[in-house]
Amino acid sequence: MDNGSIAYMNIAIVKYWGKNKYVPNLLPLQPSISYRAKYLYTKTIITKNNVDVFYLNGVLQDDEETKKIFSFIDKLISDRDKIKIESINHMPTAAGLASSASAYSALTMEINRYFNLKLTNKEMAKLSTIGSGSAGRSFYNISAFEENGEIYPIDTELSMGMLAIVFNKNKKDISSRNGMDIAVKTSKIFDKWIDVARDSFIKVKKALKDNDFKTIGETMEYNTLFMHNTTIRSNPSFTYLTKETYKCMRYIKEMRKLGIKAYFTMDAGPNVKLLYLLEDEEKVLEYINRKYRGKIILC
Ligand code: 2P0
Repeated sequence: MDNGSIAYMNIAIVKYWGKNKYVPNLLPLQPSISYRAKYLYTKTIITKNNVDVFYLNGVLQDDEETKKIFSFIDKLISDRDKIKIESINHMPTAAGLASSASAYSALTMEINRYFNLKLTNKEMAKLSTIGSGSAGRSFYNISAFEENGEIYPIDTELSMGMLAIVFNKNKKDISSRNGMDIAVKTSKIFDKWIDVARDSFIKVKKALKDNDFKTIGETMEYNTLFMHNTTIRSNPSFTYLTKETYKCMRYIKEMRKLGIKAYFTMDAGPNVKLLYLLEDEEKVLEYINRKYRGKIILC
């Protein structure tokens, strides 16, 4: 593929879990903050064609997927020529990490390039949230995404790294889109979750500016567990976490007792992501490899 556009996936430090409304851009019910991956990305290229088609990882997509992608494109540009979209996820195949965030951010960048729309990063970030809420956060290293739809970078002097410990490579039973909708509508603790998320957002934003890694890590763990509790307290109750997830969280807490500073977070699945300072990467890898060799993916 020549040309094309690349976007990296992102993992939330403070989670986005609940939609308010589309206008048409998504407005979330609470603010989030993300870390952008350094290695895992989607590359997308658009070329001229006589029919609209969409290839993902070399496979021609069915009508449903094609319609989904092109209805997004039609919201960004009207009156266009027919195109072929080729998208490749540069992540270990089926590692459960492929993300709508990198997909929609790469596509937005490529639409901007191909149709010469001359959009700024800020405008592209906002437009990408029409496709997926988390996509807008892939435009900056560390992003804030607020309830009013604003997306902007947060500066920090911290050099951080992330790895994933992958237990389950399968597609999840309940998509994050459905999961958060069930939680919004039925969770007994959803109001409390919004308060917690807003509080986490303020704490992590300040801690990033103050280069206070301990506060970032501790707040991220509290925030992720609260998000997952909204699913347990939904009706019907459900969870993305498994026994392996809980064992892994305990193992990480043991690691911290040895003085290695790394903190966990989980998204809509059982896999654990670990945030650490790059200066500790070797020590983190050595410890995690002892138990999880073959399951680790550097993000
Ligand atoms: C996040 N997740 O902040 C949260 C935490 C999953 C768990 O953003 O419906 O795929 O496309 O807006 O962006 C996943 O949600 O959902 C997500 P849509 P998206 O990363």
